[in-house]
Amino acid sequence: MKKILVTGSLGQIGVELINYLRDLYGENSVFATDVSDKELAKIKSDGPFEILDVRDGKAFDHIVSSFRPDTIFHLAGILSANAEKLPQKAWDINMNGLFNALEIARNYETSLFFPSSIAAFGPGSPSDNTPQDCMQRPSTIYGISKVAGELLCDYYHSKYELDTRGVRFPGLISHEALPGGGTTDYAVHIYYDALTKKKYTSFIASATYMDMMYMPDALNAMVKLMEADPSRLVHRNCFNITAMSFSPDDVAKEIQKYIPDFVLDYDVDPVRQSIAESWPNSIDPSCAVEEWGFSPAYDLEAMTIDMLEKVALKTKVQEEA
Ligand code: NAD
Ligand code: AKB
Repeated sequence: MKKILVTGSLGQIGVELINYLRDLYGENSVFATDVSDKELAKIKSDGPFEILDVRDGKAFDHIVSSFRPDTIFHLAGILSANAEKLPQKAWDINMNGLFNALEIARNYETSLFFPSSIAAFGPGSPSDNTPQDCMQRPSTIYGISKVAGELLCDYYHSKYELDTRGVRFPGLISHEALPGGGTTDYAVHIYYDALTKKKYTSFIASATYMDMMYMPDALNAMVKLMEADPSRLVHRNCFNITAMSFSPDDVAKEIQKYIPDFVLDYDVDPVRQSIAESWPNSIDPSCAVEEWGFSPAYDLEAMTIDMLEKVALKTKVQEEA
């Protein structure tokens, strides 16, 4: 990769990806875009940024025709819980945005990264160690858009030889930007509330297991996949990746090792709980390991130590400001 364009770059993944890519490839080699600039301060200010609604194919084309990236990271999208509130809008952004990204990638011969999700599995998929290739009948509009996205990326690769690549991300945990309306968001909020209130009320029930990953491993995986030897990629657009599987109860126990008086209670949200129950307990990332060397560094213990340290620093700075 030499010149990279990122859509949806001011979200939970984007703000960290932009800074990570600008450190690796140079500030002016990474073009950030998003539908609004409200989180702009979170990315390195020296590189290019423009407002872009990915549904606006003309504006999208205009930016790509003048910047001429060799790779597009297409992050713009609506996550699972927000998508259930506005299914029509979520479908419009998730599908028409991806369609525009694919058409533009085809016209300008760029590689394209598409982030699918564990949401691409459904109640009929095996729940434990869910295989790379198995039945996918998701019951959420978000999951349906992710399966359709995986297939569309496969189609552009086989029909037009477009270099499409992607992963099925698990819930991502990070401390730079807050998550954007998903089902796994509790696993970020719990660290903030543990530090500021010593108490967290979870909207996900105590014994519900979902796959998760710490953001540094997600950033490393995205770059590793896009830099991988294409001849080794059999699956391309939908690699299962995960670093850990845990329940709210497990995170609380881990946090209590450092904040012994931390209390977790529950006020379960039926919508997000039913989404969580339709997703796997744990997925099998072995194809990503074999085909491009996926190797996460953080487990629950290492992530908790780092999250508590970074969030403590952040909340202290905010208190002092
Ligand atoms: P997020 O909600 O934090 O950020 C998404 C960004 O897209 C936001 O900055 C938003 O302003 C922007 N956006 C929304 N509508 C847009 C539009 N019409 N045009 C341009 N930009 C628009 O999401 P995220 O967590 O950063 O996720 C990015 C991608 O990764 C999404 O496709 C998501 O489905 C996928 N993903 C995320 C996770 C996770 O845990 N964060 C897990 C699996 C997959
Ligand atoms: C969500 O909960 O919607 C996301 C995801 C796992 O896709 N974090």
